[in-house]
Amino acid sequence: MTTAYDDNQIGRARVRDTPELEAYYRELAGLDAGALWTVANDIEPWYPRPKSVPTLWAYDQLRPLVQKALPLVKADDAGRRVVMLTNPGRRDVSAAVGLLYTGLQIMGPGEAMTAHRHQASALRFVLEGSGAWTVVDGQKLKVGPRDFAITPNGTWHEHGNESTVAPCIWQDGLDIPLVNALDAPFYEVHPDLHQVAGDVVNSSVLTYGGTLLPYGAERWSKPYSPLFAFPWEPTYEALLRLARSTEGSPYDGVIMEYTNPLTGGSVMPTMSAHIQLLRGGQATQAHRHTGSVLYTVAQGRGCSVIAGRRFDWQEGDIFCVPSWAWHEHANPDTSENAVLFSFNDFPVMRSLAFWREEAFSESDGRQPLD
Ligand code: GTQ
Repeated sequence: MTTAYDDNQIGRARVRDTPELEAYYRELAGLDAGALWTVANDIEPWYPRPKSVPTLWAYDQLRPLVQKALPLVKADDAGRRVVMLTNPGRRDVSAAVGLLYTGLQIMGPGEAMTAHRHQASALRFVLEGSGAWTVVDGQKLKVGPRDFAITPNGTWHEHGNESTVAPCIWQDGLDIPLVNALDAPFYEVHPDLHQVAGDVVNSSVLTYGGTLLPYGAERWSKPYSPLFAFPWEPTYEALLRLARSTEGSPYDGVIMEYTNPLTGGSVMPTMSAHIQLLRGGQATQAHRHTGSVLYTVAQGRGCSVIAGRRFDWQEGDIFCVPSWAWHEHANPDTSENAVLFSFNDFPVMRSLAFWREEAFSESDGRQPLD
């Protein structure tokens, strides 16, 4: 009798090696060819089997090492002074999970970096410091703790910190591994090294950051959001308002997507981001879906069970959920909300028709813990 996912059945490759076959494989290899049935079950698994493993990067451990980089390398020599997060299951590419890159970038007081642009899309979530700024295609954005900002693919960008006293640390999220996997990277240094920024700070927030759209907004024809920054206060306010009107999702709590205000779709073609609130005492049900997710704890503390492993988290911690991994979150502290920022590659999954989602069945019981 065969069971589900058993490779020893008709319809799966089940050829056993013989000396004759092994000789044949060597002949094929000599011509840069191979027999599909020797790899078929590996390259067409029954379901996603990511190499990335669930991982948590604790901010209180990483922060001193990020700070250590400040005097060690000049930002202009490093390009960007970033400690990137790597996944223990995937050392082959600079990815924290799946085909998503993330890192912690530190900028000292008064620092300013040169402008560049690339095919990869980038996003920022600010962890600390009040002086950070970035110029995106000539628009100056100022960002503070928990603000979210985007640098869509192909936009010129340069960053800095105008504080006179404190460094700033923000999290970068990029689709670099995806762009590289598709052999589509491009990179340019700005010919003048710096852009000429307009006088109005946060002009995209002033223009598109409300509930109304400016007349003629439909003329924006770029494949990404014209709103480049999402300040924390209105974001958290929106989350609290939603929490007053709904129970939220059984899997994600009260969750909202940062969107392109013109389309209601994701802010960039390859990456989307969410903010979610777990009420005090809330524990979500487990589900899984295709697509990889990187979470950052914006506020509070709690824990998540991911593919059967428990991760306790607190503010500033970053953790990942690989594709198709069961996951559930809990905020056991009954007196405080917990808020998770996250970004993902769902737009890629959706546009390629790869999106699948599944609820953990009650009859399966709870996810086993390690
Ligand atoms: O800010 O442009 O962490 O290009 C990695 C690559 C940041 C950036 C990173 C980048 C950037």
